[in-house]
Amino acid sequence: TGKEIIDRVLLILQIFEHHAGSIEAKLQIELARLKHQLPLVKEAIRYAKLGELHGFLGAGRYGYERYYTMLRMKEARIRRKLEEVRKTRMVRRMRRIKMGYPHIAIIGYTCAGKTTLFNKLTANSKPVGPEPFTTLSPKSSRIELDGVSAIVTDTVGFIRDLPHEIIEAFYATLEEVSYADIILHVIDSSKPLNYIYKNLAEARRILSHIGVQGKPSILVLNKIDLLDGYRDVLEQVKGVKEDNEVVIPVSAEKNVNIEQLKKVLADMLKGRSLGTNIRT
Ligand SMILES: Nc1nc2c(ncn2[C@@H]2O[C@H](COP(=O)(O)OP(=O)(O)OP(=O)(O)O)[C@@H](O)[C@H]2O)c(=O)[nH]1
Ligand SMILES: [Mg+2]
Repeated sequence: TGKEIIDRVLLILQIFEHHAGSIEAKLQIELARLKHQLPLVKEAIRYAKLGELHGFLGAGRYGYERYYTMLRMKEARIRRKLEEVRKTRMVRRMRRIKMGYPHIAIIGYTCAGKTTLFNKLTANSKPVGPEPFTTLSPKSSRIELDGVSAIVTDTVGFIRDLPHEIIEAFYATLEEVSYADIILHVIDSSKPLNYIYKNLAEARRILSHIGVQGKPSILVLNKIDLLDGYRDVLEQVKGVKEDNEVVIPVSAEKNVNIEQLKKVLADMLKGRSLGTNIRT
């Protein structure tokens, strides 16, 4: 019912807000909350108008209309601010590209272990937690792998069936994935196979929506410490991987196979740098 959907939107926005790191993320959340409010106020105006026709509730109409106008103005203000923030981020990104560092984006479903892996790769301390949406805004750090420098970005977790008001805010936070050179796709290998397949398919849909296809990717089968053996999952996922993907089983938390992952990354980066002249 409508009521449940409303509650879910506000709930997710609240979780977003709790973890929002960047100005842009905060603005996006505010915008999403406004977008969620506007139709409700419009509905109130409609009812107030009806009330006036029938000779009651009429006094509420102008109050609601003023409120509606105020919300629209606030919306315009947030959109302007967002534009400004995006411009400065664009400048920062251009600087990064000019510095010539390749970009690695860590993506995947919420709670797959993206931030844990990011911490292992960057040796930075970042908030990790068992609750979903620990990360909202993209966070980047420079790393060096076998003498090659790269920028690693930790991204917001994917979630299925996001309410539509929130989708724009969600895609906006994934912007940095679209210009990544290499994608680290973290998968929770302790989940049932059909869940892994479904998430993989959904992740590919999200990626293609933001214009990401065929990029060199590593499917990081994380949390293998929770499995009796990972051979089965590994073979299954290898069976559905695409040509641009390699599969590597790891445990980010227990530090299993992280060195091998780094080595594969370093080789990819070196392979990529050989072909750099082709890139414009
Ligand atoms: N057993 C085990 N647990 C792990 C591993 N990696 C991460 N975790 C746990 O999984 C939970 C989620 O980890 P995060 O790194 O916060 O996951 P995330 O993908 O960044 O999640 P969001 O930021 O919410 O999208 C935490 O409780 C971690 O301690 C692992 O290799 N093995
Ligand atoms: Mg995280």
